[in-house]
Amino acid sequence: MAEEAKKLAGYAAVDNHVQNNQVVGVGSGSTIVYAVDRLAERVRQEKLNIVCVPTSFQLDVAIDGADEVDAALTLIKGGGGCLTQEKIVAGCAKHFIVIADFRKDSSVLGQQWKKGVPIEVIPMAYVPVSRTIAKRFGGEAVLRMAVSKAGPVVTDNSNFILDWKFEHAQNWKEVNTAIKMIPGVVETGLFVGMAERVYFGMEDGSVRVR
Ligand code: ABF
Repeated sequence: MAEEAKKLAGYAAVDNHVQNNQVVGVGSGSTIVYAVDRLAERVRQEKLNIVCVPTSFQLDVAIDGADEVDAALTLIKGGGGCLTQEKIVAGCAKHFIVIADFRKDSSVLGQQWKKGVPIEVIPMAYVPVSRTIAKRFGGEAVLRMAVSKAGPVVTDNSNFILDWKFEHAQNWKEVNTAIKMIPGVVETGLFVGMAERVYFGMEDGSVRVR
């Protein structure tokens, strides 16, 4: 059911936002796979001239998944650990479009996604950053461990990830800025004011657009 919903969202975003002669940024996750399928199909069928890149400084459209989306289109991203590069790509795009299945739709962050806000940190700073976040914003910021438990997850940028389990909804714009100011923080998985539109694939076969 969720797979079909992911496909609905991915197809809708590509059909509504990608045109001939565009440079398109492509993110990561399982939902984006469907968007790439649809892109490939349209390139074949319509003979589109599209350049797809994972990173660039000038993108027309970037499409990516999310872990949770609130009513104001604030996102939690980075469940897969790629938040910094995903945010760079989104920030380079004129239009940042998000695709997700119905389970990601939330009025307030934290209702659906229970794993917290991922925060990428310089390895030597993870203890002070974790303490500062807990003291200033409440909750707990926990070092993400590898599935094998052999050690911490190491990101593509050779950093660690703290998952901040916050206690209640906050002013995400202010909190995002404040966390980024803590020495050792590289990036947060809070995407505030970046998404232009979100396509939710729904259980009943429809696509909800926000
Ligand atoms: C990326 O992939 C991440 O920011 C997010 O954590 C994840 C979503 O993956 P999926 O589409 O598999 O739920 O977008």
